[in-house]
Amino acid sequence: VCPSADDLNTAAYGLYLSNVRRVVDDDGASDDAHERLASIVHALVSRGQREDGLTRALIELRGREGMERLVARLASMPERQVVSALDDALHRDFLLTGAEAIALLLAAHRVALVFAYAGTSELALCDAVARSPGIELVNGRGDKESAFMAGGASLLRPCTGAAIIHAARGLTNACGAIADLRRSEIGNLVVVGLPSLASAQFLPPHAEPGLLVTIGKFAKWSYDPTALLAASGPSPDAAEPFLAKLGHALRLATTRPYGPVLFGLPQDAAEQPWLPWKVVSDALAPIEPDEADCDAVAEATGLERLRTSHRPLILIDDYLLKYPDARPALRDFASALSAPVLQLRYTRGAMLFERLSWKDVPQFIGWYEQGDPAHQRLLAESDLIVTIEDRNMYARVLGPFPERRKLAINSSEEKVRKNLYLTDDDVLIVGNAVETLRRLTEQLRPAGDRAASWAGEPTPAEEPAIDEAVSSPAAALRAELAGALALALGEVERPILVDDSQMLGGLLCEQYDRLPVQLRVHGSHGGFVGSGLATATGLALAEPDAVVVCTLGDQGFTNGVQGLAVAGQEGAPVTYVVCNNGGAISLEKQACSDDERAFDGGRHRYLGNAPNVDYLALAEAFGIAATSIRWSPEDGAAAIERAGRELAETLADALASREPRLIELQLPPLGDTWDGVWAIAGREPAKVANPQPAS
Ligand SMILES: Cc1ncc(C[n+]2csc(CCOP(=O)(O)OP(=O)(O)O)c2C)c(N)n1
Ligand SMILES: [Mg+2]
Repeated sequence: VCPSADDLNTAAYGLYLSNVRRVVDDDGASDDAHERLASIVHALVSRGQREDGLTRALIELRGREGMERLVARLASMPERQVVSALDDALHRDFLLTGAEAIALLLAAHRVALVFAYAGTSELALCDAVARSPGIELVNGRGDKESAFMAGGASLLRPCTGAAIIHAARGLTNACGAIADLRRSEIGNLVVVGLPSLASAQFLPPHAEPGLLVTIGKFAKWSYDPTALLAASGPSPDAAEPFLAKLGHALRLATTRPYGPVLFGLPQDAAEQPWLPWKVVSDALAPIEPDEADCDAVAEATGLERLRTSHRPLILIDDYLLKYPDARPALRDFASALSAPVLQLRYTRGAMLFERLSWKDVPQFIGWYEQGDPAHQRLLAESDLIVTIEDRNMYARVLGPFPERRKLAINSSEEKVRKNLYLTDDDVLIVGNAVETLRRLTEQLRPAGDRAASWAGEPTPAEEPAIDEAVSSPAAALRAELAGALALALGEVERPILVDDSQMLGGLLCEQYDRLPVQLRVHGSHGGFVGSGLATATGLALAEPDAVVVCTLGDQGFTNGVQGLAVAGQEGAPVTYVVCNNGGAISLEKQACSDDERAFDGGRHRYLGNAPNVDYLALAEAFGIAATSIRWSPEDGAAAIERAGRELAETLADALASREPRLIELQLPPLGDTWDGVWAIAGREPAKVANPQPAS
């Protein structure tokens, strides 16, 4: 009888237990003990005619002792008797297939989850990944879903998730997700299976001319090894340059600004053995991010500007908050400068992004509001504007910058220059923004001789802003809804909200001060309605300590619903909160504000939800328990309060369950519940004056 999997530790050597059982039953059948032993060893370390590169590599990496124990158990012999049989089988050099080498590299670089939606060309890679200890292979149930889930898994730690996607239809289908990952600066590796080298030129159905270069334009970087490998077929000579490119891909994905990288793998290069173990083992060494060296000249000039500024003003974009230690670094920097801090808010799309709190940085004032006279005054009175990790500080979002000296601290030159406010006289320090802040703060501190600061310190808002803009039932609904969410999220240690909810996100954004300070928020910077579901699922699977809530719109839900298959399949602990407001309210609001007769004054069925879709029934069909809560201001204040209590309790229960759950919020259609939430007014002059496309 074959011992159990745990007992034998077969997974550590990339062996499937059923295979090991067969080895005992078939290969162990000989009466001759030595023959039996030799055939067991052979069956364990080879696959058909060739050596099993993955198992051989794992034996090299983990040492032979465990394998000796395993063989001894299977052959029912003492360990010392199996040593020489193993030595005989293992003394030669060996080659790995492309699939085996990539799987080993992913594991060595701490990829923990691989989401795949494979075709024939990727099956060998999927199998090698499935066999690799430390990596979990998950069927992503879709192309863009696999990309988004790999992104979600890499949200906090780049490259924790990877995707395997099929060329060409798989990658073309996933293209939107790739572009969105780049916008949101999520670093992960996407391996794309390609046609075999011999057939690539004939463009079989799973090829497109220039596929990787073309879709690669939406990624941070891409590489197609077809030309390298086609020269001589996949051969040992090509192993080093091939793995160097793969190392480069992983390095780029983990270098700020992060982004997805695409790496092609022709089917024959995946399946055939051609990479010498020595070359592969060298490529397993740790990879360091490739951050720009600090520019000493820019930094010295920047420091001088800071020292001589009387009234510096700090403007951050939420990308800064993606650094795990952004808050203390910014607090010390703002304090050394006695500078007020405002946060830019991109208002023309999915609208909930992570925001700083005055509890983290006492000089924090709030979201920058173009129409707020106090903020205008701050800008006008400042003598130096310091922007940090700017991505969206262009005129339509921010309003025109006053003519002040500027210092930009940014991980990307390109991302700040495109916003057109830096002149030749301004300073740009490119590099890791948090490290730059730290170095500047260190040097500011001892100087003590900084120019005098703001007269009459600007005071940050310490209380949640009162909702003055709307009627009292609508204000009560907003407060109860945000309050219930805040209550449930405030009770857990690592709450993370993935927002894909347009109007609901906008509503929460207005109520941000109620949310617990430990809350981390991820909103799609690419504005991909429908990305949230898969992203949250990947995140929850990769970060078991986090408590993940995903807010999504009803139409966002419909666009991402495929992701629920994986949520249910994997039991991903995510609470999906669907805002059912009857339609695409953000679009209705936009259309009717431009022309009140549009879509028959909002009555046309085009923008409404599909009347046949039942969100609860859908969730349940995917194996996810679901509840609905009705919010109707016409039923009076007591009803709204009741809905708030019900939401807080349902959420607490869902978060504690560590299972996927769905909560549908039945919310009012367009009306004062949503007044002021989707930015349509107030920016129109800028829209005319500076007609840049919204990002
Ligand atoms: C992938 C993608 N397709 C289309 C759009 C355009 N779009 C913007 S808002 C929206 C509708 C959102 O409706 P819903 O999810 O119900 O949110 P609500 O506006 O009602 O809050 C669409 C389709 C988009 N942003 N992303
Ligand atoms: Mg909606």
